[in-house]
Amino acid sequence: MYKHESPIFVASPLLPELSAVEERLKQIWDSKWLTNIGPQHKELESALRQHLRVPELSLFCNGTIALLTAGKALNLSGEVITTPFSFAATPHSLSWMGVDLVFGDIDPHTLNLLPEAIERAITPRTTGIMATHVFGTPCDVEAIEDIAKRHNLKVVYDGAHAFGLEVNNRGIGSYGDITMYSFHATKLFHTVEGGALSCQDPDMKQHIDMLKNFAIRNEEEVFGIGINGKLNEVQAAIGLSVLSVMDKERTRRVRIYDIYKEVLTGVAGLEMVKIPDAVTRRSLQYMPVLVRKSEARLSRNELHTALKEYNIITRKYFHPLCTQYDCYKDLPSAAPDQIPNATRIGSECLALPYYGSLKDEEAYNIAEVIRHLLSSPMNQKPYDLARAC
Ligand code: T4K
Repeated sequence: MYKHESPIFVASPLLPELSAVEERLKQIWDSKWLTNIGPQHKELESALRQHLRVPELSLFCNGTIALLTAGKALNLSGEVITTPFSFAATPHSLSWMGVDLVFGDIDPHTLNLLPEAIERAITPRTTGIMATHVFGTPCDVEAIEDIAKRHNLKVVYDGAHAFGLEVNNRGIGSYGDITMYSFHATKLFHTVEGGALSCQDPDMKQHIDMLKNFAIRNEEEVFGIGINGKLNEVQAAIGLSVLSVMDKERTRRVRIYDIYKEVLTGVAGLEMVKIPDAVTRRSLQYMPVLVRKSEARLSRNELHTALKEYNIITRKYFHPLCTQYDCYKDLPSAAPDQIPNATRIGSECLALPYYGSLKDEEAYNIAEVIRHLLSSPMNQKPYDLARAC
């Protein structure tokens, strides 16, 4: 074990060869077409629709604007049920739409919104559900579909972590009314900043396409209140270059997952998030572990701090919980006793460094340090000082 010479962050962007990007940039320069659904955009949209195995796809400038547009496209109003265990974009997008948030508890194993909690939270004002496939583990999509049908609710999935995820051999975006993907630089697939919405039919796709372009229907008509959510040609070109190295990246991430699993299995108080049997293709975006307070030698916070000494920079996603933000903490559904699982998981979950350019040796070292920290007496420093900087 040793201290890493420079910080190892939780994520590192997937960078294709610069020459591949340059080639595409040249095409953009030659065409003088920079944005507003040009050729790179069209090529990427079609390539991603196939890659993600979804019926329809619309690209966006980022995932958050995409979520806002999804809510608008489905006319969400009244109350929407959502998860406390997600990134700020999930509840914030609902609040920006002007709907009232109702939080429900999560499953302590998948970390996703519990169908029973959704059912309990439904009132006559409920119009929809916004659930996140946290860390690429799918929500219970079939149970949610059943609830939505019975109560006539719209379902938006925040699939920011779910790029490439397949359940029962179906692209995750083929479930629910609309699924959002984030193409932020820290995600497996990225366009620097970017995102997409998948939906089930061409009419909805056309509606979304118009909403993201100011709700302009044609030269003569603006049909409603739209927004500018367009992805530009330079972002699309980068996305196409990133997509061309995706298979290699996924192979590396499988290997790194296996290294973590090999070393961390059996460490008292440490649990890797289990991949449900229905998953036929993993997303491979995050490496979350749960540090169980009752059994582990260190708490999640102590482990997070101790790892910094080795230059291993983990992240306490998603702490604070969305229900702990000032803007939401006074909602009745945000009270900790209403969401006991989320309250506990918020203090136990830690995202480990996870990206293809992480070397095998580095992944082994990170895992060995964690194993040692959780198994040794508190005051014993396990790293090899000779290699420390
Ligand atoms: N829904 C969910 C569930 C989400 O997780 C997100 C975004 C969204 C919605 C919204 O989608 P977008 O509108 O962003 O498309 C990061 C990302 O900024 C954010 O996109 C992501 N989720 C969230 C989980 O993570 P931070 O504040 O943790 O990022 P930051 O800047 O600390 O980056 C993490 C690490 O990555 C750094 O320690 C170093 C490394 N890094 C980062 C950047 C930006 C690099 O090596 N290069 C870079 O360019 O939010």
